[in-house]
Amino acid sequence: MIDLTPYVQTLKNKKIAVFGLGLSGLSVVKALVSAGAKIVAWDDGTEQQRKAQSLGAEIQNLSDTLDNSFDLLVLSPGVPLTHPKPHEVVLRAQHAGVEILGDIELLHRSNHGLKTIGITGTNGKSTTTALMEHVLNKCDINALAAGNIGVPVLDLDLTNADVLVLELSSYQLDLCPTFHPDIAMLLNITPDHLDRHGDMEGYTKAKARILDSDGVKIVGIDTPPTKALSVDTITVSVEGKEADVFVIDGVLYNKGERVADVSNIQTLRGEHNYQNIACVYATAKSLELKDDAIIAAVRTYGGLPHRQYYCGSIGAVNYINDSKATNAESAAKALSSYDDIYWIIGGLAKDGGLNGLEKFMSKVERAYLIGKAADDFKIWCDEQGVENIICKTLDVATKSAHEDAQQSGQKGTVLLAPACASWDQFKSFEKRGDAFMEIVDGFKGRAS
Ligand code: UMA
Ligand code: ADP
Repeated sequence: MIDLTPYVQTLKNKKIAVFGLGLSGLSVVKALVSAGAKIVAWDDGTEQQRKAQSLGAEIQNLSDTLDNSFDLLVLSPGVPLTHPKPHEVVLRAQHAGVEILGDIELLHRSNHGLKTIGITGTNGKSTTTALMEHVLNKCDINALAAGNIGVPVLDLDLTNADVLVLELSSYQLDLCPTFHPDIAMLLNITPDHLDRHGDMEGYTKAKARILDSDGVKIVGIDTPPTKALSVDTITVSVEGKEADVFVIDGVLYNKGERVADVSNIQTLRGEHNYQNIACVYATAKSLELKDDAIIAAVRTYGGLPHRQYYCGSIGAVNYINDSKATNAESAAKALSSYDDIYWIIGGLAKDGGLNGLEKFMSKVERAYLIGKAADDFKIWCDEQGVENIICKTLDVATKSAHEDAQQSGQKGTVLLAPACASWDQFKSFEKRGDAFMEIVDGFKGRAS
Protein backbone atom coordinates (compact mmCIF):
# COMPACT_ATOMS: atom_id res chain seq x y z
CA MET A 1 0.00 0.00 0.00
CA ILE A 2 1.19 3.56 -0.75
CA ASP A 3 2.25 5.59 2.30
CA LEU A 4 0.26 8.83 2.26
CA THR A 5 1.42 9.98 5.72
CA PRO A 6 3.77 12.77 4.52
CA TYR A 7 1.04 14.17 2.29
CA VAL A 8 -1.69 13.92 4.94
CA GLN A 9 0.60 15.81 7.36
CA THR A 10 0.67 18.76 4.95
CA LEU A 11 -3.12 19.07 5.13
CA LYS A 12 -4.96 21.28 7.59
CA ASN A 13 -6.13 18.39 9.72
CA LYS A 14 -9.64 18.69 8.35
CA LYS A 15 -11.73 15.73 7.24
CA ILE A 16 -11.29 14.08 3.84
CA ALA A 17 -14.35 13.07 1.86
CA VAL A 18 -14.27 9.92 -0.27
CA PHE A 19 -17.19 9.48 -2.66
CA GLY A 20 -17.58 6.18 -4.50
CA LEU A 21 -16.41 3.01 -2.74
CA GLY A 22 -15.68 0.63 -5.56
CA LEU A 23 -12.26 -0.85 -6.19
CA SER A 24 -10.42 2.46 -6.18
CA GLY A 25 -12.52 4.22 -3.51
CA LEU A 26 -11.94 1.47 -0.95
CA SER A 27 -8.20 1.53 -1.61
CA VAL A 28 -8.26 5.31 -1.07
CA VAL A 29 -10.02 4.84 2.28
CA LYS A 30 -7.50 2.18 3.34
CA ALA A 31 -4.45 4.29 2.43
CA LEU A 32 -5.81 7.50 3.97
CA VAL A 33 -6.95 5.85 7.22
CA SER A 34 -3.57 4.25 7.66
CA ALA A 35 -1.96 7.67 7.07
CA GLY A 36 -3.94 9.00 10.02
CA ALA A 37 -6.59 10.98 8.13
CA LYS A 38 -10.17 11.32 9.31
CA ILE A 39 -12.32 9.93 6.52
CA VAL A 40 -15.97 10.48 5.80
CA ALA A 41 -17.12 8.27 2.95
CA TRP A 42 -20.22 7.50 0.90
CA ASP A 43 -21.44 5.10 -1.74
CA ASP A 44 -25.08 4.56 -2.73
CA GLY A 45 -24.52 0.82 -2.20
CA THR A 46 -24.96 -0.33 1.42
CA GLU A 47 -22.52 -3.22 0.97
CA GLN A 48 -19.81 -0.74 -0.12
CA GLN A 49 -20.67 1.50 2.87
CA ARG A 50 -20.22 -1.44 5.20
CA LYS A 51 -16.82 -2.27 3.70
CA ALA A 52 -15.58 1.32 4.10
CA GLN A 53 -16.88 1.45 7.66
CA SER A 54 -14.94 -1.67 8.53
CA LEU A 55 -11.81 0.04 7.18
CA GLY A 56 -12.34 2.93 9.60
CA ALA A 57 -14.37 5.47 7.61
CA GLU A 58 -17.37 7.35 8.98
CA ILE A 59 -20.37 6.93 6.67
CA GLN A 60 -22.41 10.01 5.73
CA ASN A 61 -24.33 10.98 2.64
CA LEU A 62 -21.79 13.52 1.44
CA SER A 63 -24.26 14.93 -1.09
CA ASP A 64 -26.06 16.38 1.96
CA THR A 65 -23.16 17.03 4.35
CA LEU A 66 -20.01 18.04 2.47
CA ASP A 67 -18.96 21.57 3.44
CA ASN A 68 -15.83 23.62 4.09
CA SER A 69 -14.92 21.54 7.13
CA PHE A 70 -13.39 19.16 4.56
CA ASP A 71 -9.93 19.50 3.01
CA LEU A 72 -10.48 17.34 -0.07
CA LEU A 73 -13.04 15.34 -2.00
CA VAL A 74 -11.55 12.16 -3.45
CA LEU A 75 -13.92 11.17 -6.24
CA SER A 76 -14.17 7.79 -7.97
CA PRO A 77 -13.63 7.86 -11.73
CA GLY A 78 -17.10 6.42 -12.34
CA VAL A 79 -18.88 9.40 -10.71
CA PRO A 80 -19.85 12.22 -13.14
CA LEU A 81 -17.63 15.28 -12.73
CA THR A 82 -19.08 17.42 -15.52
CA HIS A 83 -21.43 15.40 -17.78
CA PRO A 84 -24.20 14.43 -18.28
CA LYS A 85 -24.31 16.76 -15.28
CA PRO A 86 -22.01 17.12 -12.27
CA HIS A 87 -22.94 14.81 -9.40
CA GLU A 88 -24.57 16.57 -6.45
CA VAL A 89 -21.47 15.92 -4.32
CA VAL A 90 -19.29 17.65 -6.94
CA LEU A 91 -21.52 20.73 -6.90
CA ARG A 92 -21.38 20.82 -3.10
CA ALA A 93 -17.58 20.57 -3.10
CA GLN A 94 -17.28 23.32 -5.69
CA HIS A 95 -19.65 25.52 -3.71
CA ALA A 96 -17.62 24.96 -0.51
CA GLY A 97 -14.26 25.51 -2.26
CA VAL A 98 -13.13 21.94 -1.53
CA GLU A 99 -10.49 20.54 -3.93
CA ILE A 100 -11.61 17.52 -6.01
CA LEU A 101 -9.11 14.87 -7.07
CA GLY A 102 -8.72 11.15 -7.71
CA ASP A 103 -6.52 8.29 -6.55
CA ILE A 104 -3.86 8.83 -9.26
CA GLU A 105 -3.33 12.38 -8.01
CA LEU A 106 -3.01 11.06 -4.43
CA LEU A 107 -0.33 8.62 -5.62
CA HIS A 108 1.51 11.57 -7.16
CA ARG A 109 1.23 13.60 -3.96
CA SER A 110 2.75 10.73 -1.97
CA ASN A 111 6.11 11.76 -3.50
CA HIS A 112 7.00 8.14 -4.26
CA GLY A 113 10.02 9.25 -6.29
CA LEU A 114 9.64 6.65 -9.05
CA LYS A 115 9.60 7.26 -12.78
CA THR A 116 6.07 7.13 -14.20
CA ILE A 117 4.86 6.11 -17.64
CA GLY A 118 1.25 7.21 -18.27
CA ILE A 119 -0.68 5.48 -21.03
CA THR A 120 -3.97 6.67 -22.46
CA GLY A 121 -5.96 6.46 -25.68
CA THR A 122 -9.41 5.24 -26.63
CA ASN A 123 -8.30 1.69 -27.44
CA GLY A 124 -5.24 -0.40 -26.64
CA LYS A 125 -4.49 1.08 -23.20
CA SER A 126 -4.57 -2.19 -21.24
CA THR A 127 -2.68 -4.18 -23.88
CA THR A 128 -0.02 -1.48 -24.14
CA THR A 129 0.23 -1.10 -20.36
CA ALA A 130 0.65 -4.85 -19.85
CA LEU A 131 3.13 -5.08 -22.74
CA MET A 132 5.12 -2.13 -21.40
CA GLU A 133 5.33 -3.70 -17.94
CA HIS A 134 6.38 -7.02 -19.48
CA VAL A 135 9.08 -5.48 -21.71
CA LEU A 136 10.59 -3.44 -18.88
CA ASN A 137 10.69 -6.40 -16.51
CA LYS A 138 12.31 -8.57 -19.19
CA CYS A 139 14.89 -5.81 -19.67
CA ASP A 140 15.69 -5.87 -15.93
CA ILE A 141 13.80 -2.71 -15.00
CA ASN A 142 11.36 -3.49 -12.19
CA ALA A 143 8.04 -2.22 -13.43
CA LEU A 144 4.55 -2.31 -11.92
CA ALA A 145 1.36 -1.74 -13.89
CA ALA A 146 -1.72 -0.19 -12.27
CA GLY A 147 -4.62 2.22 -12.76
CA ASN A 148 -7.50 1.68 -15.16
CA ILE A 149 -6.10 -1.78 -15.98
CA GLY A 150 -7.84 -2.93 -12.80
CA VAL A 151 -5.23 -2.46 -10.06
CA PRO A 152 -5.97 0.59 -7.87
CA VAL A 153 -2.75 2.60 -7.70
CA LEU A 154 -2.82 3.08 -3.91
CA ASP A 155 -2.77 -0.70 -3.42
CA LEU A 156 0.72 -0.93 -4.95
CA ASP A 157 3.68 -2.17 -2.96
CA LEU A 158 6.58 -0.12 -4.27
CA THR A 159 9.35 -2.11 -2.59
CA ASN A 160 11.81 -3.01 -5.37
CA ALA A 161 9.92 -1.04 -8.04
CA ASP A 162 11.81 1.22 -10.46
CA VAL A 163 9.04 2.36 -12.77
CA LEU A 164 5.24 2.67 -12.56
CA VAL A 165 3.26 2.00 -15.73
CA LEU A 166 -0.11 3.69 -15.27
CA GLU A 167 -3.11 3.07 -17.50
CA LEU A 168 -5.08 6.31 -17.37
CA SER A 169 -8.70 6.69 -18.47
CA SER A 170 -10.21 10.03 -19.47
CA TYR A 171 -12.17 9.92 -16.20
CA GLN A 172 -8.96 9.54 -14.19
CA LEU A 173 -7.15 12.26 -16.15
CA ASP A 174 -9.99 14.65 -15.31
CA LEU A 175 -9.19 14.02 -11.63
CA CYS A 176 -5.41 14.71 -11.86
CA PRO A 177 -4.95 18.47 -11.42
CA THR A 178 -1.15 18.38 -11.00
CA PHE A 179 0.09 14.89 -11.91
CA HIS A 180 2.01 14.59 -15.19
CA PRO A 181 3.83 11.36 -16.06
CA ASP A 182 7.54 11.45 -16.89
CA ILE A 183 6.74 9.64 -20.11
CA ALA A 184 3.27 10.27 -21.57
CA MET A 185 1.79 8.02 -24.22
CA LEU A 186 -1.35 8.84 -26.22
CA LEU A 187 -2.30 5.97 -28.53
CA ASN A 188 -5.38 7.15 -30.44
CA ILE A 189 -8.65 9.06 -29.99
CA THR A 190 -11.96 7.97 -31.51
CA PRO A 191 -15.49 8.58 -30.13
CA ASP A 192 -16.14 6.94 -26.74
CA HIS A 193 -17.51 8.00 -23.35
CA LEU A 194 -19.14 11.07 -24.93
CA ASP A 195 -21.90 10.93 -22.31
CA ARG A 196 -19.25 11.71 -19.68
CA HIS A 197 -17.41 14.41 -21.64
CA GLY A 198 -20.24 16.15 -23.51
CA ASP A 199 -18.78 15.83 -27.00
CA MET A 200 -15.59 14.92 -28.89
CA GLU A 201 -14.04 18.24 -27.95
CA GLY A 202 -14.52 17.55 -24.24
CA TYR A 203 -13.31 13.96 -24.59
CA THR A 204 -10.21 15.01 -26.55
CA LYS A 205 -9.46 17.72 -23.99
CA ALA A 206 -9.54 15.16 -21.16
CA LYS A 207 -7.20 12.80 -23.04
CA ALA A 208 -4.88 15.65 -24.09
CA ARG A 209 -4.22 16.48 -20.43
CA ILE A 210 -1.68 13.68 -20.40
CA LEU A 211 0.53 15.78 -22.68
CA ASP A 212 0.58 18.85 -20.36
CA SER A 213 4.15 18.20 -19.24
CA ASP A 214 7.78 18.81 -20.08
CA GLY A 215 8.55 15.08 -20.13
CA VAL A 216 8.84 12.65 -23.03
CA LYS A 217 5.65 12.47 -25.11
CA ILE A 218 4.78 9.64 -27.47
CA VAL A 219 1.75 10.07 -29.72
CA GLY A 220 0.09 7.73 -32.22
CA ILE A 221 -0.86 9.95 -35.16
CA ASP A 222 -3.30 7.69 -37.01
CA THR A 223 -6.43 9.39 -35.66
CA PRO A 224 -7.13 13.05 -36.50
CA PRO A 225 -7.44 14.32 -32.89
CA THR A 226 -4.10 12.77 -31.84
CA LYS A 227 -2.35 13.95 -35.02
CA ALA A 228 -3.42 17.49 -34.15
CA LEU A 229 -1.84 17.06 -30.69
CA SER A 230 1.46 15.61 -31.91
CA VAL A 231 3.55 18.76 -32.30
CA ASP A 232 6.90 18.35 -30.50
CA THR A 233 6.27 14.71 -29.64
CA ILE A 234 7.77 11.36 -30.69
CA THR A 235 5.27 10.26 -33.34
CA VAL A 236 4.11 6.72 -34.10
CA SER A 237 2.13 5.44 -37.10
CA VAL A 238 0.97 2.16 -38.59
CA GLU A 239 -0.54 3.87 -41.63
CA GLY A 240 2.33 5.82 -43.16
CA LYS A 241 6.02 6.63 -42.99
CA GLU A 242 5.57 10.20 -41.73
CA ALA A 243 6.42 9.30 -38.13
CA ASP A 244 9.49 8.76 -35.96
CA VAL A 245 8.49 5.15 -35.34
CA PHE A 246 6.27 3.32 -37.83
CA VAL A 247 5.18 -0.16 -38.86
CA ILE A 248 4.66 -0.96 -42.54
CA ASP A 249 3.73 -4.46 -43.74
CA GLY A 250 4.44 -5.81 -40.26
CA VAL A 251 7.97 -4.37 -40.10
CA LEU A 252 8.91 -1.90 -37.37
CA TYR A 253 11.10 1.10 -38.30
CA ASN A 254 12.78 3.74 -36.13
CA LYS A 255 13.79 7.00 -37.87
CA GLY A 256 13.55 5.17 -41.20
CA GLU A 257 15.83 2.29 -40.08
CA ARG A 258 14.43 -1.25 -40.07
CA VAL A 259 14.23 -2.66 -36.53
CA ALA A 260 12.35 -5.99 -36.78
CA ASP A 261 9.48 -7.94 -38.31
CA VAL A 262 6.70 -7.92 -35.69
CA SER A 263 4.00 -9.52 -37.83
CA ASN A 264 4.17 -13.05 -36.48
CA ILE A 265 3.64 -12.58 -32.74
CA GLN A 266 0.66 -14.78 -31.76
CA THR A 267 -0.45 -12.64 -28.79
CA LEU A 268 -0.24 -9.33 -30.67
CA ARG A 269 -2.04 -9.98 -33.94
CA GLY A 270 -3.38 -7.26 -36.21
CA GLU A 271 -2.47 -3.71 -37.20
CA HIS A 272 -3.89 -2.26 -34.01
CA ASN A 273 -1.35 -4.27 -32.05
CA TYR A 274 1.43 -2.91 -34.27
CA GLN A 275 0.47 0.49 -32.89
CA ASN A 276 0.74 -0.84 -29.34
CA ILE A 277 4.11 -2.47 -30.06
CA ALA A 278 5.47 0.66 -31.75
CA CYS A 279 4.46 2.89 -28.82
CA VAL A 280 6.05 0.50 -26.32
CA TYR A 281 9.19 0.37 -28.48
CA ALA A 282 9.39 4.19 -28.62
CA THR A 283 9.04 4.36 -24.83
CA ALA A 284 11.67 1.68 -24.26
CA LYS A 285 14.06 3.54 -26.59
CA SER A 286 13.53 6.73 -24.60
CA LEU A 287 14.73 4.70 -21.60
CA GLU A 288 17.82 3.79 -23.65
CA LEU A 289 17.05 0.09 -23.97
CA LYS A 290 18.57 -1.84 -26.87
CA ASP A 291 16.56 -2.91 -29.94
CA ASP A 292 17.35 -6.62 -29.60
CA ALA A 293 16.34 -6.74 -25.93
CA ILE A 294 13.10 -4.84 -26.56
CA ILE A 295 12.01 -7.01 -29.49
CA ALA A 296 12.96 -10.25 -27.71
CA ALA A 297 10.79 -9.14 -24.79
CA VAL A 298 7.84 -8.18 -27.03
CA ARG A 299 7.95 -11.67 -28.55
CA THR A 300 7.39 -13.33 -25.15
CA TYR A 301 4.34 -11.23 -24.18
CA GLY A 302 1.62 -13.56 -22.92
CA GLY A 303 -1.51 -11.54 -23.82
CA LEU A 304 -4.49 -10.35 -21.78
CA PRO A 305 -7.82 -12.16 -21.48
CA HIS A 306 -10.93 -10.70 -23.17
CA ARG A 307 -8.91 -9.02 -25.96
CA GLN A 308 -9.34 -11.16 -29.08
CA TYR A 309 -8.66 -14.11 -26.82
CA TYR A 310 -8.65 -17.46 -28.60
CA CYS A 311 -10.88 -19.77 -26.52
CA GLY A 312 -10.30 -22.83 -28.70
CA SER A 313 -11.96 -24.48 -31.67
CA ILE A 314 -14.58 -27.12 -32.23
CA GLY A 315 -14.32 -28.70 -35.65
CA ALA A 316 -13.54 -25.93 -38.12
CA VAL A 317 -15.01 -23.18 -35.94
CA ASN A 318 -12.86 -20.86 -33.80
CA TYR A 319 -14.28 -19.19 -30.69
CA ILE A 320 -12.95 -15.70 -29.87
CA ASN A 321 -13.61 -13.69 -26.72
CA ASP A 322 -13.18 -9.97 -27.43
CA SER A 323 -15.49 -8.79 -24.66
CA LYS A 324 -13.23 -5.75 -24.25
CA ALA A 325 -14.38 -4.53 -27.68
CA THR A 326 -16.73 -2.08 -25.96
CA ASN A 327 -16.99 0.44 -28.80
CA ALA A 328 -17.30 0.37 -32.60
CA GLU A 329 -13.63 1.18 -33.20
CA SER A 330 -12.32 -1.79 -31.21
CA ALA A 331 -15.01 -4.11 -32.66
CA ALA A 332 -13.75 -3.03 -36.11
CA LYS A 333 -10.30 -4.37 -35.23
CA ALA A 334 -11.78 -7.74 -34.34
CA LEU A 335 -14.01 -7.89 -37.43
CA SER A 336 -11.04 -7.08 -39.64
CA SER A 337 -9.05 -9.98 -38.13
CA TYR A 338 -11.47 -12.87 -38.91
CA ASP A 339 -13.70 -14.28 -41.70
CA ASP A 340 -17.07 -16.13 -41.79
CA ILE A 341 -18.11 -14.47 -38.55
CA TYR A 342 -21.00 -15.43 -36.28
CA TRP A 343 -21.04 -12.12 -34.45
CA ILE A 344 -22.43 -11.61 -30.95
CA ILE A 345 -23.14 -7.90 -30.38
CA GLY A 346 -25.03 -5.63 -28.05
CA GLY A 347 -25.20 -4.40 -24.50
CA LEU A 348 -25.22 -0.74 -23.57
CA ALA A 349 -24.54 1.13 -26.82
CA LYS A 350 -22.09 4.00 -27.16
CA ASP A 351 -22.88 7.23 -29.06
CA GLY A 352 -22.65 6.46 -32.77
CA GLY A 353 -23.69 2.82 -32.22
CA LEU A 354 -22.24 0.61 -34.96
CA ASN A 355 -21.30 3.42 -37.34
CA GLY A 356 -18.04 2.69 -39.14
CA LEU A 357 -18.53 -1.07 -39.19
CA GLU A 358 -20.43 -1.15 -42.52
CA LYS A 359 -17.37 -2.21 -44.53
CA PHE A 360 -16.93 -5.44 -42.54
CA MET A 361 -20.47 -6.70 -42.97
CA SER A 362 -19.64 -8.91 -45.96
CA LYS A 363 -17.61 -11.04 -43.51
CA VAL A 364 -20.55 -11.58 -41.16
CA GLU A 365 -22.68 -14.70 -41.62
CA ARG A 366 -25.20 -13.68 -38.99
CA ALA A 367 -25.45 -11.27 -36.04
CA TYR A 368 -26.81 -12.33 -32.62
CA LEU A 369 -28.20 -9.33 -30.75
CA ILE A 370 -28.20 -8.97 -26.98
CA GLY A 371 -28.87 -6.39 -24.30
CA LYS A 372 -30.44 -2.95 -24.41
CA ALA A 373 -29.00 -2.12 -27.83
CA ALA A 374 -30.63 -5.12 -29.54
CA ASP A 375 -33.61 -3.31 -31.10
CA ASP A 376 -31.53 -0.43 -32.47
CA PHE A 377 -28.82 -2.77 -33.70
CA LYS A 378 -31.49 -4.84 -35.48
CA ILE A 379 -32.51 -1.76 -37.48
CA TRP A 380 -28.84 -1.11 -38.36
CA CYS A 381 -28.23 -4.75 -39.37
CA ASP A 382 -31.40 -4.78 -41.51
CA GLU A 383 -30.20 -1.62 -43.26
CA GLN A 384 -26.85 -3.30 -43.96
CA GLY A 385 -28.52 -6.47 -45.23
CA VAL A 386 -26.96 -8.53 -42.41
CA GLU A 387 -29.00 -11.52 -41.33
CA ASN A 388 -29.69 -11.13 -37.61
CA ILE A 389 -31.61 -12.53 -34.70
CA ILE A 390 -32.58 -10.93 -31.39
CA CYS A 391 -31.35 -13.30 -28.67
CA LYS A 392 -31.62 -10.91 -25.70
CA THR A 393 -29.08 -12.75 -23.52
CA LEU A 394 -25.50 -13.92 -24.02
CA ASP A 395 -26.24 -17.58 -23.32
CA VAL A 396 -28.97 -17.73 -25.98
CA ALA A 397 -26.78 -15.80 -28.45
CA THR A 398 -23.71 -17.98 -27.91
CA LYS A 399 -25.72 -21.17 -28.22
CA SER A 400 -27.42 -19.97 -31.43
CA ALA A 401 -24.13 -18.79 -32.95
CA HIS A 402 -22.47 -22.08 -32.05
CA GLU A 403 -25.27 -24.18 -33.56
CA ASP A 404 -25.36 -22.13 -36.78
CA ALA A 405 -21.58 -22.23 -37.17
CA GLN A 406 -21.39 -25.98 -36.54
CA GLN A 407 -24.36 -26.75 -38.82
CA SER A 408 -22.82 -24.80 -41.70
CA GLY A 409 -20.14 -27.48 -41.94
CA GLN A 410 -17.70 -24.74 -43.05
CA LYS A 411 -14.86 -22.84 -41.42
CA GLY A 412 -16.11 -20.05 -39.20
CA THR A 413 -15.53 -17.81 -36.18
CA VAL A 414 -17.93 -17.34 -33.29
CA LEU A 415 -16.92 -13.86 -32.19
CA LEU A 416 -17.97 -11.97 -29.07
CA ALA A 417 -17.06 -8.38 -29.99
CA PRO A 418 -20.11 -6.53 -28.62
CA ALA A 419 -19.23 -2.88 -29.50
CA CYS A 420 -21.05 -1.98 -26.28
CA ALA A 421 -20.47 -1.60 -22.57
CA SER A 422 -21.57 -4.60 -20.51
CA TRP A 423 -23.28 -2.82 -17.63
CA ASP A 424 -26.89 -3.49 -18.64
CA GLN A 425 -26.48 -7.25 -18.10
CA PHE A 426 -23.08 -7.80 -16.46
CA LYS A 427 -20.99 -6.24 -13.73
CA SER A 428 -18.05 -5.74 -16.08
CA PHE A 429 -16.63 -6.68 -19.47
CA GLU A 430 -14.56 -9.33 -17.64
CA LYS A 431 -17.70 -11.02 -16.26
CA ARG A 432 -19.25 -10.92 -19.76
CA GLY A 433 -16.11 -12.51 -21.27
CA ASP A 434 -15.93 -15.10 -18.49
CA ALA A 435 -19.57 -16.03 -19.08
CA PHE A 436 -18.91 -16.47 -22.81
CA MET A 437 -15.87 -18.66 -22.19
CA GLU A 438 -17.74 -20.79 -19.70
CA ILE A 439 -20.50 -21.43 -22.26
CA VAL A 440 -17.90 -22.26 -24.93
CA ASP A 441 -16.15 -24.63 -22.51
CA GLY A 442 -19.52 -26.37 -22.08
CA PHE A 443 -19.71 -26.92 -25.88
CA LYS A 444 -16.18 -28.34 -25.87
CA GLY A 445 -17.12 -30.76 -23.13
CA ARG A 446 -20.06 -32.01 -25.20
CA ALA A 447 -18.01 -32.14 -28.41
CA SER A 448 -15.29 -34.33 -26.93
N1 UMA B 1 -21.41 5.49 -7.10
C1 UMA B 1 -22.33 6.03 -6.24
N2 UMA B 1 -23.16 7.00 -6.72
C2 UMA B 1 -23.11 7.44 -8.00
C3 UMA B 1 -22.14 6.87 -8.88
C4 UMA B 1 -21.32 5.89 -8.37
O1 UMA B 1 -22.41 5.66 -5.08
O2 UMA B 1 -23.90 8.30 -8.37
C5 UMA B 1 -20.54 4.43 -6.57
C6 UMA B 1 -20.83 3.08 -7.18
O3 UMA B 1 -21.80 2.39 -6.43
C7 UMA B 1 -19.43 2.41 -7.14
C8 UMA B 1 -18.48 3.60 -7.11
O4 UMA B 1 -19.21 4.76 -6.89
O5 UMA B 1 -19.29 1.63 -5.97
C9 UMA B 1 -17.86 3.84 -8.46
O6 UMA B 1 -16.79 3.08 -8.64
P1 UMA B 1 -16.11 3.27 -10.09
O7 UMA B 1 -17.13 3.01 -11.16
O8 UMA B 1 -15.43 4.57 -10.18
O9 UMA B 1 -15.18 2.05 -10.20
P2 UMA B 1 -13.97 1.44 -9.36
O10 UMA B 1 -14.46 0.12 -8.87
O11 UMA B 1 -13.35 2.35 -8.38
O12 UMA B 1 -13.00 1.18 -10.59
C10 UMA B 1 -12.24 2.27 -11.13
C11 UMA B 1 -12.37 2.24 -12.67
N3 UMA B 1 -13.79 2.35 -13.03
C12 UMA B 1 -14.23 3.32 -13.84
O13 UMA B 1 -13.52 4.18 -14.30
C13 UMA B 1 -15.70 3.30 -14.17
C14 UMA B 1 -11.81 0.93 -13.21
O14 UMA B 1 -11.82 0.99 -14.64
C15 UMA B 1 -10.38 0.77 -12.74
O15 UMA B 1 -9.89 -0.48 -13.19
C16 UMA B 1 -10.34 0.83 -11.21
O16 UMA B 1 -10.89 2.09 -10.76
C17 UMA B 1 -8.91 0.75 -10.66
O17 UMA B 1 -8.17 1.88 -11.00
C18 UMA B 1 -12.82 0.16 -15.26
C19 UMA B 1 -13.51 0.90 -16.38
O18 UMA B 1 -14.57 0.48 -16.81
C20 UMA B 1 -12.15 -1.05 -15.89
N4 UMA B 1 -12.93 1.99 -16.91
C21 UMA B 1 -13.49 2.69 -18.04
C22 UMA B 1 -13.00 2.08 -19.35
O19 UMA B 1 -11.96 1.39 -19.36
O20 UMA B 1 -13.66 2.33 -20.38
C23 UMA B 1 -13.03 4.16 -18.00
P1 ADP C 1 -8.41 -0.34 -23.58
O1 ADP C 1 -7.78 -0.64 -22.28
O2 ADP C 1 -8.02 1.01 -24.13
O3 ADP C 1 -9.88 -0.56 -23.62
P2 ADP C 1 -7.49 -2.93 -24.60
O4 ADP C 1 -6.05 -3.18 -24.77
O5 ADP C 1 -8.17 -3.53 -23.43
O6 ADP C 1 -7.77 -1.36 -24.65
O7 ADP C 1 -8.23 -3.41 -25.92
C1 ADP C 1 -9.61 -3.13 -26.07
C2 ADP C 1 -10.10 -3.52 -27.41
O8 ADP C 1 -9.48 -2.71 -28.42
C3 ADP C 1 -9.79 -4.96 -27.79
O9 ADP C 1 -10.94 -5.41 -28.40
C4 ADP C 1 -8.63 -4.89 -28.76
O10 ADP C 1 -8.71 -5.87 -29.75
C5 ADP C 1 -8.75 -3.48 -29.37
N1 ADP C 1 -7.46 -2.79 -29.50
C6 ADP C 1 -6.30 -3.06 -28.86
N2 ADP C 1 -5.34 -2.18 -29.21
C7 ADP C 1 -5.91 -1.29 -30.07
C8 ADP C 1 -5.44 -0.14 -30.77
N3 ADP C 1 -4.20 0.31 -30.63
N4 ADP C 1 -6.34 0.50 -31.57
C9 ADP C 1 -7.60 0.08 -31.70
N5 ADP C 1 -8.11 -1.01 -31.08
C10 ADP C 1 -7.27 -1.69 -30.26
